[in-house]
Amino acid sequence: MQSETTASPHPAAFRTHDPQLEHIAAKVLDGERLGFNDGLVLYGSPDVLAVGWLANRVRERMHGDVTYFNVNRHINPTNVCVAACRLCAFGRKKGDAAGYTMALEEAWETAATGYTESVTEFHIVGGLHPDLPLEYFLDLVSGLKQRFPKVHIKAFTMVEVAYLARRAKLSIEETLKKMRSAGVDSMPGGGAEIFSARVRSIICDHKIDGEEWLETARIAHRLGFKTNATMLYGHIENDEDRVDHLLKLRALQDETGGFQTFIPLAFHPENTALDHLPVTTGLTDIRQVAVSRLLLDNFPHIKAYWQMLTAKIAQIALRFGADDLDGTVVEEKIYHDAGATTPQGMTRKELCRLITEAGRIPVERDTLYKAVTRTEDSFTVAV
Ligand code: V47
Repeated sequence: MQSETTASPHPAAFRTHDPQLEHIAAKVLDGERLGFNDGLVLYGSPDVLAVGWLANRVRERMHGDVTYFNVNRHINPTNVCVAACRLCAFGRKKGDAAGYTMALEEAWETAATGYTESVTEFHIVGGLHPDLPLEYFLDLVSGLKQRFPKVHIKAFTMVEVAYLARRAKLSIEETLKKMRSAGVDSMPGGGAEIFSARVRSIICDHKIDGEEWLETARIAHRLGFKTNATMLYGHIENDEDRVDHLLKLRALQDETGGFQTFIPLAFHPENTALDHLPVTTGLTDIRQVAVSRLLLDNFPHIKAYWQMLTAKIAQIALRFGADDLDGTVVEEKIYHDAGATTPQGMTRKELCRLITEAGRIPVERDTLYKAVTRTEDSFTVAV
């Protein structure tokens, strides 16, 4: 069966062999919001290309051909973690021979190593260390700000913020204010996993629950922080759990407007307690990007994180709803501990090539999506 929607200003017409998608296509082309059942249809549809066509349409409506990337460096100050999540291959118990914790000097030195082009962002996340106090993390950030005053610091997931607050016996708000004074500029989207209590009790039972994750993000947004959001898929969750997760994020975004980017994260089972599960397939990854774009109508950006998807799938994702590839990264531990075979980092030139060959226009951004202009060894950010 085929359908055509003529109301569209675009020359191309929507075509599908899945009759269930027609009603959804009409809504998408009219700019109408999709509901829970629409989400289930998108996940279940045999016509992945049609789902991707719709997501691409929304993506082009929002961003045209522009595709963002940034020049960033990840820093993971410690892998020692009390949470012992079944989903994770990165965390180590205190006393484990493979555990590490960077001295502050070491973290500051790490920040300066690896990639020669000046980075615009440090992305800092780590384990829930039982002994490191909030002050360690505040000193880490303020030391980085002193040494690299132009670099945006995107640090600490909602899970880390809530944990550090509890240990310091401070409210979330007080903790975030201290982080801001130390130099934290925004927050990454990790730790959201899947909000479903049933799934969380199996994959990450010692983490804050979904409501607490959302409440911590709400407080961060109220204080003026921009943050990202993620969803971990491809383990034991079902389509209802995925739609529920996305719609909870969308509802919070309606309330606060504080989210910038959504990053769907494919589960990597190797070296985790869930290593009997299969890895996700390319079509599952591509569909997840597309459904995210279609349901999260109030999120400005959908990121195809190349480290997690592989550069090849991330490039295809730029035609299925994604408008951002993330960055140069330089050194990645969380996915590589879980079996990722992607390189540790990519150069600016390589990222531009992936984007250009996808028929898109590469734009280097800073963390807040302002365009970056480079000279030989420095950069300026548009105001
Ligand atoms: O919170 C952990 C996930 C996240 C595994 O905000 C795993 O710009 C798959 O959040 N298989 C960290 N995923 C990464 C993250 C992120 C990455 C890039 C950009 C941004 C951003 C955020 O990785 C964790 C967890 O959800 N994770 N272990 C695993 N075995």
